[in-house]
Amino acid sequence: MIQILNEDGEMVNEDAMPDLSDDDLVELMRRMVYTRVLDQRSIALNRQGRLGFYAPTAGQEASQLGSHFALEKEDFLLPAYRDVPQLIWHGLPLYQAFLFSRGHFHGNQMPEDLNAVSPQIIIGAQITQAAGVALGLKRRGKKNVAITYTGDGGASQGDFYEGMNFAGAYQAPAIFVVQNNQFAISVPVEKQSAAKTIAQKAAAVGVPGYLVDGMDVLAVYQVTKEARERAINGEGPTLIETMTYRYGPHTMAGDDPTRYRTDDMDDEWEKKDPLVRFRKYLEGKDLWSEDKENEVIEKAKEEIKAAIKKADGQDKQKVTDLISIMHDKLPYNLEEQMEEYKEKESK
Ligand SMILES: Cc1ncc(C[n+]2csc(CCOP(=O)(O)OP(=O)(O)O)c2C)c(N)n1
Ligand SMILES: [Mg+2]
Repeated sequence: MIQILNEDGEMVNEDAMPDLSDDDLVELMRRMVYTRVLDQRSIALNRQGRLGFYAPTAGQEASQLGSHFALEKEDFLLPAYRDVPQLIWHGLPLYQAFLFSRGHFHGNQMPEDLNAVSPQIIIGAQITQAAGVALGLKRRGKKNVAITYTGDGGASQGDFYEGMNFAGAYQAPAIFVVQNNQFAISVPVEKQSAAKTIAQKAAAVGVPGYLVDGMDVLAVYQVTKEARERAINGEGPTLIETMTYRYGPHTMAGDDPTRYRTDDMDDEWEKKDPLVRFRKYLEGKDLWSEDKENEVIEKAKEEIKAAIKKADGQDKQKVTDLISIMHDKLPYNLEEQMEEYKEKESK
């Protein structure tokens, strides 16, 4: 398993240290702190009934943001439902992420300049889509990659093998990130496969596979950066398995993690926390402080507050919206329904 910073924030692999400036290192920490606050606020907003679907992210920040930091703006992102942070850092306005949570169609309308699709709920479907997008990028001669995220559960799906196999066969510039947070809802990874690691599954399709410490933001960044280099140099896709953990429940819909995880397991993983370890490392280099962190936390809270207000201010979605956003030209039956609903909505 590739690691650069150990649990105590000590450098254990100087040779693999990424070429990042001090500003980059600080930006990585800022994003992780911001995302932790966003997670806490999203959980609270969900409990207040102000958000709908929400899949907690705490614990997975290094895995999500370290990999995303290795990308360029033009790279194409295909996230799963837990990967809202990557979408936001790729350019989705926060208020739209909140609308996505509420099931409002505008949450799924990616801005013109954002190369991304909205979070996939069907486990594994984004993997075959990523292979196709990557092949498209290659055919168009773009020096960009398609990156997709799934969980350990996604790696047990047929789509996972099909997508990777296709991308391998066409040497498409794809990066498949499997965030192994040890569980698919309540099913532990050991019960999902007899394979020792998920990374090794890449060998079957002739693609390089890397097992990375997903709580180590530098290691995740570096492995993704190298995968991106290979991809744009025509050397094909990469599978990256990040070993991580979600501290919260699967989603806010009501599962109880104490039914399938022990306190000991939670404690063991919390000791590996990505923020704690990176903070120690940065403090040792005089790049981070408590004041700096508090500043980031306050700013995040303010921005989240403004974004939820903006989401609240959007028009409620109407049936006519759902019809009109789906079609450029309406078929006759929907034309009729459109008229019917326009009439109803005008009252
Ligand atoms: C095709 C399909 N089967 C089943 C489900 C129900 N389901 C939702 S989340 C989930 C577990 C996924 O676990 P994993 O891929 O490890 O991702 P994680 O939630 O841990 O990030 C399942 C089975 C689904 N959404 N889609
Ligand atoms: Mg999982």
